[in-house]
Amino acid sequence: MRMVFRWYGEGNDTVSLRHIKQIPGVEGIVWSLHDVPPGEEWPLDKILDYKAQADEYGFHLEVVESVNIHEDIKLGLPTRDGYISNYIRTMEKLARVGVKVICYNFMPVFDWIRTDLFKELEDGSTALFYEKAKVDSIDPEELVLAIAGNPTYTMAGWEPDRLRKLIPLFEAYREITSEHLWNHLKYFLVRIVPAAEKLDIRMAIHPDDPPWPVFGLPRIMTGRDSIRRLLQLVDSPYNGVTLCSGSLGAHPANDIPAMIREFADRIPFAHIRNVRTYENGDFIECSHRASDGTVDICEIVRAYHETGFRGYARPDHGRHLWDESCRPGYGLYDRALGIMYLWGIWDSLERANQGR
Ligand code: DNO
Ligand code: MN
Repeated sequence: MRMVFRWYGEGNDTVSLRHIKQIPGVEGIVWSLHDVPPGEEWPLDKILDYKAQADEYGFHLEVVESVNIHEDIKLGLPTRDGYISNYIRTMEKLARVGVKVICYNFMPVFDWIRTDLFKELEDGSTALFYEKAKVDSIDPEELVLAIAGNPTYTMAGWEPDRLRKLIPLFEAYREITSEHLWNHLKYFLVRIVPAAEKLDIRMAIHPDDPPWPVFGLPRIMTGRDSIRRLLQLVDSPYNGVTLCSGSLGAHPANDIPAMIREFADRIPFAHIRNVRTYENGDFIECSHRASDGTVDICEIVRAYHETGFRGYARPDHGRHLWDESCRPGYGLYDRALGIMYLWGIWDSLERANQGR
């Protein structure tokens, strides 16, 4: 297991590389050019600038999260070919600084969705929370009107300006079913994976978060069956998955250790975090400790260990602790604690294997 840590970049993250350096066993930074809009080619000078910063602390840049996919690719529009060419050109530049894994997602319009970014847990820390009834109460038919300014429809992180831009996008998705989305994903991968093979970069799709359709938009990466289907779209080791235990774990039917055992050789990147799910479909992100949530982190690490996992892993989101003010989910403290928990399990398993 090769431990890496997500960093949003100088001036864009409250956590510094100096601090990350002090977390045991972190060897690289998970990064992205967050100011380049999806679909555009990444400028080489910015990539090299990132590399220089990482070099200063001896971190590698082997994992990118994410090179985001332009909506036209997900929608299957004719303009997608230009965006796919840009994507490949970005990959070529990333290969030059040693990138080995690109994490991406194929969720229409939104990335992860939560209803409260600072929900208080019983210990006084706060964490990302999803209230299913709140999301479900938004009628997709009315959504376009809702986002046009009805103040009763608000959600964490929804700024009115950003939302207004989404109106035409929602219109475009009106006819798009999950089967369309699968076809568009295949179209993308058929063109990207040969480039990935040549450049020795493994593509790793992130599951949908939460792993079910929201606001009438299809979501297709939701569990074991969809991962099976994804891997068959293009049967190459360069077409893989970012196995995110927190995203998949929000659905109680998902048996994550079983997925690790089944898909071991197609998981170049692991996101390891815990969530606590409730019967009504709500969930909250909690500490990594297995007994704190519903995702059995011990069993997950055991499955990785057993399958000889040599890929990259990161703790993903954490709670906000000790009055830390940070990007929601991306503070220093809880992610560092999470890493120590993961190493604790891993090192014990290593010793047990050596009969110590
Ligand atoms: C949630 C996070 C995601 C992830 C993107 C990858 O579990 O890991 O926000 O970064 O979906 O594209
Ligand atoms: Mn994740």
